[in-house]
Amino acid sequence: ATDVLTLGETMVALRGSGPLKLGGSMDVSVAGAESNVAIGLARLGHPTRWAGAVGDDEAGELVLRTLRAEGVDVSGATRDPDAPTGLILFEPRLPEVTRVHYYRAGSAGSRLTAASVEHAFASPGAPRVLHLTGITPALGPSALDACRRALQLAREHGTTVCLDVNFRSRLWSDEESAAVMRSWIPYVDVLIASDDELPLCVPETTAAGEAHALAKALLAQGVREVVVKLGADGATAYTGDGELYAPARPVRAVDAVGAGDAFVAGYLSALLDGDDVAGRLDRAVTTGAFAVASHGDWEGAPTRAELGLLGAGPGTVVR
Ligand code: KDG
Repeated sequence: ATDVLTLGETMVALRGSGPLKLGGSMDVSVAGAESNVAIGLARLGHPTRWAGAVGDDEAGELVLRTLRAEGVDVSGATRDPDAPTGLILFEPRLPEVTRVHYYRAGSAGSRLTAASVEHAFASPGAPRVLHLTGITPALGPSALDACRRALQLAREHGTTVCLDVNFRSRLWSDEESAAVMRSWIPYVDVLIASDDELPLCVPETTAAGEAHALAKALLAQGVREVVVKLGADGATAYTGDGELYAPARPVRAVDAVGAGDAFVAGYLSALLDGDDVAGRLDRAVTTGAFAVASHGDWEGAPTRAELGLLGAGPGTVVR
């Protein structure tokens, strides 16, 4: 049986080494917040399914081939003959600043349908966890519909719903995002957000409060766990039992892109293993640190056997 079903857009990713307008060479890979989570979970040994749409093109083949190679089930993915696979360019502009350029308007991923989600949900059986992000509903009306259908199916099947707010200002406004996030909260069991994204999830009248007040408001609405990502400062989980803070694991940061997704993969992995909140946060900050210490969106995600590598001192050689 599948542990986790996730859906969203995965694009071809081109990564340069300096200002884009100067040209030069780029690395070719794939990127998508939800498939980053799927790969992170698959590396940790969890049966994981990704349901997204790619174009009927070579870029789409790269997406599917990469996910398949990582052990992610793509049997629920679809090929759209009438739209191309999306593209994302990463431009490392300063050591601390990476710019992202999207070429995804009208892409196959943005045209994901509710019907394909129904298919992915049902075969070969309902997943234990559904993971969505706030990126997919920003892509267009069809993708929004697909997410809504997934939430309904999760409710019908008793599937745990995890939502990572992942606000993308290049795709929509705060107001548009808040309208969707607020309407989804009644379906959400595990909410993951950075502290500045929490106001998008609570009713407007409460949106001005501190993180713990906003988290409490969300728990009162039925969310089981509110996990607030604080980047280099770690993370705090709020549950009915109180709040628990975990500092980030110290690493040499080389590329923060994908860290949030890696954090989610670690959190869900420990949740599926039956670990308590402390154990979930511990695995989340560990997998998040692997992502920060590695280039690429998902390439550095650890296997289970590699989880212990992180504490090793400088110059460690594993022989
Ligand atoms: O979290 C990293 C992803 O956000 C990025 O690689 C691509 O999914 C992506 C997006 O839409 O920004």
